[in-house]
Amino acid sequence: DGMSTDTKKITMLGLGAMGAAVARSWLSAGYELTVWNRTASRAEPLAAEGAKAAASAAEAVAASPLVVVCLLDDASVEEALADADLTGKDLVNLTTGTPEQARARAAWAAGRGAARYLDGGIMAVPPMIGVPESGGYVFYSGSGELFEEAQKALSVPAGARYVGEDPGSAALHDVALLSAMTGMFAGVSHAFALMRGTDVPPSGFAALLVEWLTAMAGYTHGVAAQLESGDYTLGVTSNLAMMVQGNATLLRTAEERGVSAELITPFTALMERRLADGHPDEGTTGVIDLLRS
Ligand code: FVH
Repeated sequence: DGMSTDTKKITMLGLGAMGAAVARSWLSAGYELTVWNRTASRAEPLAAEGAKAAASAAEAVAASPLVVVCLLDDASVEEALADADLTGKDLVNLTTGTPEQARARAAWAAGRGAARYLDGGIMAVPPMIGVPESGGYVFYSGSGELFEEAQKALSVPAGARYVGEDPGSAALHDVALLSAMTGMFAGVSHAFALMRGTDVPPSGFAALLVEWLTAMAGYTHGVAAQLESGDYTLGVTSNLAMMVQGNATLLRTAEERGVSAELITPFTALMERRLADGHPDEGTTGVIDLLRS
């Protein structure tokens, strides 16, 4: 990162579970850190470790050119910064929000005189922060210039991945990955429910699940190849006609076991619709088009 300079002075607003972990990683790396939290007592441990605890958000913002916020939600960012002078400040917003919220927050910051804005989507939980081998990282979008300048500092808490000038891009990446995870855990929950009441210990079954899901995850690249070629039959190993038949067995087994199929029926219903539309030789990629229409 030859272009990046090391921003040494940082202000951190929000010392919840995530904000405190991020702040602590900068302190440990020798950054000059000013912190603020609505509930002041949460700043005390960090102050004891060398951070300067500001009496107000406005005072904290005034202390550094780079201001990082990690608060509960988008509304709390507006509330926390209500009395702060953002003129000339670089703002990095690590608060989880939607792409539209991120775009609006970037415009709001510019309207308040902020110099540059980056939005961040954190792909990590607090124990992964400051632990490079954890694989945690943050998507950043917005000012590419600010990202380059602050990259060294931004890479301290977790890996920093820039995904474009659109301030909403980081949030979109974040939410897309979290949404995929939601579907995965829906499937995991259904699988455990099926196995409940058998003599298979959950720990043993978990090992099988992780092995299987890891093997299946690779097929995501096949979906991408089909989307990019426009040929949804490309490289199909399990076709929709076969899978829809198989789904009947999944649903019947759920019924036999007294398990609600409500977590899996939305997906099986879409597969049926795509098959009924005349696509027996595809995999599941056509479902994506059904979702967007
Ligand atoms: N923790 C996690 O696992 C996830 C991982 C992925 C990213 N998320 C997002 O990070 C943001 C902060 O999450 P957090 O874990 O730090 O959350 P809390 O521990 O609940 O702390 C919330 C902080 O927000 C402050 N706050 C709330 N409302 C206001 C407000 N109106 N004005 C000023 N500050 C506010 C709160 O202050 P206090 O309750 O201590 O006074 C905490 O500092 C979040 O977007 C996650 O989605 C974390």
